[in-house]
Amino acid sequence: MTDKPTLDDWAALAAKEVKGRDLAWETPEGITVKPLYTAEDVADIDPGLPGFAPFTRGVRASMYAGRPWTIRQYAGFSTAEESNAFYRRNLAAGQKGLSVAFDLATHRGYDSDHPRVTGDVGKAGVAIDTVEDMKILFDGIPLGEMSVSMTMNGAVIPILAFFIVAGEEQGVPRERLDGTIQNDILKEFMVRNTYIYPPGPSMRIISDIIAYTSANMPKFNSISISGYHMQEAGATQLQELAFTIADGREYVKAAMAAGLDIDAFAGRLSFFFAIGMNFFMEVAKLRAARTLWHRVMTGLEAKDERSKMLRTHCQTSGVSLTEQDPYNNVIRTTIEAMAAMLGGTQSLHTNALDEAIALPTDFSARIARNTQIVLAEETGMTNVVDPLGGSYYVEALTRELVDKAWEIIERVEAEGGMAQAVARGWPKAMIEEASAARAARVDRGEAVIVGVNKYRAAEESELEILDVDNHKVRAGQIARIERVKAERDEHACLAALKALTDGAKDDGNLLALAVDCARARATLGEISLAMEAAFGRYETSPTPVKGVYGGAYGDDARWTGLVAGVGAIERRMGRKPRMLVAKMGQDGHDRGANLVSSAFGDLGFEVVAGPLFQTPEEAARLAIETDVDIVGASSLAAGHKTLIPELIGHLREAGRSDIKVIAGGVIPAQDYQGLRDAGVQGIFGPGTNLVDAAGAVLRLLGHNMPPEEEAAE
Ligand code: MLC
Ligand code: 5AD
Repeated sequence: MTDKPTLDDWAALAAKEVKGRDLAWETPEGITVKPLYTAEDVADIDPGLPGFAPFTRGVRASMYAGRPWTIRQYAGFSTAEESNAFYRRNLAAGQKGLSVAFDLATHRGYDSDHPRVTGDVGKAGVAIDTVEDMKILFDGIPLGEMSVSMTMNGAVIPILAFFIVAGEEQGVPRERLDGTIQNDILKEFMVRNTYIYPPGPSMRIISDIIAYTSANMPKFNSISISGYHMQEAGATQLQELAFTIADGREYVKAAMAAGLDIDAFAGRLSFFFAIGMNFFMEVAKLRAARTLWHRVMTGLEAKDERSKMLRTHCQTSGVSLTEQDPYNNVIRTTIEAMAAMLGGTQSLHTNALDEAIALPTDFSARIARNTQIVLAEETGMTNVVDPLGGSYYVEALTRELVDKAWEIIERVEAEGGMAQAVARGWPKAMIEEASAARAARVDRGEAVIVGVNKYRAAEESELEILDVDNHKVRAGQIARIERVKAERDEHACLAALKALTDGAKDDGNLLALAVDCARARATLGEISLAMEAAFGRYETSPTPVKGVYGGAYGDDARWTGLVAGVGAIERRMGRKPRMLVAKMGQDGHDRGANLVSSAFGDLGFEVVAGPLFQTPEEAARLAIETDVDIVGASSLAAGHKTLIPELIGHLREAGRSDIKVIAGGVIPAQDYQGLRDAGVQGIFGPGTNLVDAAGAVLRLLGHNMPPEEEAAE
């Protein structure tokens, strides 16, 4: 009989098989994943039992064996009528909970008739201006039975007020309203950018909502503390985990500082994570999140175990999906959905296969929904609680994430908490560095994206995509706003708005005061403005990271060729070539813009990183004032067809049609010709290699680049 093989025997055998090649994998989180995990790695780990502290294995004892997660698809587009019809079709086909996506005008507190939002109305979500719209949105959907999540952070006060009044007018008292409001402003300042007011008043809004809902809406989750958008912005899973838990701690501390008892509200705090393609890392992340939250809440002296229980929604990763070879997205989403469920999520959204270019159609939404239904009802995977519990790898990874995240959480704490850290800007900078490093890995082919940088399809398949006519939606919304204003008691409405402004200057509960405004038919824009009168509006400018993208290329021949090309242009013009990276409309998705600014800056361009939320006229003025050679307009929220032609129009009117305009972002191929006809000289869709794009830009600026630098247009 041979002796039982040892770990050393295994190592020797494996080394022989791979001829000594190092099999360790350095993840972007800075974790060294070994090729093998054994009982030795988990000898001192006891993950406990599901339903018991620290809830590593799940918040419920029976988990999906008792009740599967909620299939909760995030959706909204065009008008309240159209979104309502979409919701009803989806519920009839097996969706279990609702999740509302609002358009960006609504997010940023503007009514649909505001001149700054002409390109945004009804585009990336549904337009909601008054309680009348909210009532239509839930027509025929009993708010006392259906749980409704609303992704709203900026205009959170008017939207929640409209929801409460819509319930009231459906005959459902607020005590019975079940659902979740996102209400997470810290990550907006960090990555998502739909803030309205400065950080101080924004934090007060959150405490006021927690105070109101914990007193009056016992079934309603007052916040959805979100890491999702951090991962979308390029954060590593570790950063997402640590900053989200640190955000949670900050909100709890803020509510306690406002005089609330921790156990009166903490049971209704909820979380939200992205689930990307690193399958086991994502499973471990959710397990680590629960463990960490229990630790944080024990530290804050919560007594009730429910206060220490991290319940979460998950969404499969948008950035992991591609415009190219789009059916691969179904595969990716399935894998991600499995990680979410094996990690023990309470609620899940699975992305549609057309994600990279448009909002879902009925066709793509059905496949996305059925991905979850198949997992829940065909695979038998729901019958065992935490089936990956005890896996050497998963348990070891869970612990490593807990330890590494805790270090970051402690650093945040030592520096005065997350609001302070966000104000100083280091979490955002850390995420942008990770994002630039990731982009460089993909562009260099080190991180494989099937169909994009490897195994590219010989022919791209055409997808039918959803297109929203924002001019039509806007005209309809304006008509309804006018009707509501004509029919309301103007005096009562103005009095309610004044009471809100006074309460904002003083210490009135903002949500309670806004509910009165909503009943009096004040619009979302009016309610937002009533608070702005006391708080002001918040503006920031981007600060692109330097050296990370370029640094990854080192002395790579293509890169140095481009740098030399920029040098040649500089000699010819007697100055560096200048590019404005413009963000127009209410689209705050700045990941692409930041990446372009960083990469072109590293190449030697003088980059003007334009502020968020410009009108086309303001962007044109900035281009002329800074005398740029080219404007790169980044559009990720479907405003491109309106905003970019308007920008070109303003440049022409000012006699500066020599300033070239290129466009990048979420732009479907169907729209290319229209943009070219309007004068756009280069279009760079999702998955564009930045080095290819730079080659194209140099050619546009008259530099003779070799042909293999052709842009992947
Ligand atoms: C659950 N229940 C059980 C059980 N499992 N009871 C017995 N046995 C079991 N095994 C009970 C729960 O306790 C609860 O009751 C009820 O069933 C519902 O279950 P839940 O687990 O609470 O699920 P749900 O209601 O779906 O709530 C999930 C949540 C919530 C807590 C995570 O916050 C939520 O729905 N969040 C969704 C957020 C969202 O959709 N965000 C979209 C963002 S999109 P009780 O009585 O205890 O409540 C975005 C994109 C962008 O942000 O940028 O625009
Ligand atoms: N409808 C459906 N899904 C949406 N998403 C964003 N807006 C909508 C909408 N209106 C999804 C996308 C995106 C993520 C933030 O949410 O998957 O990546």
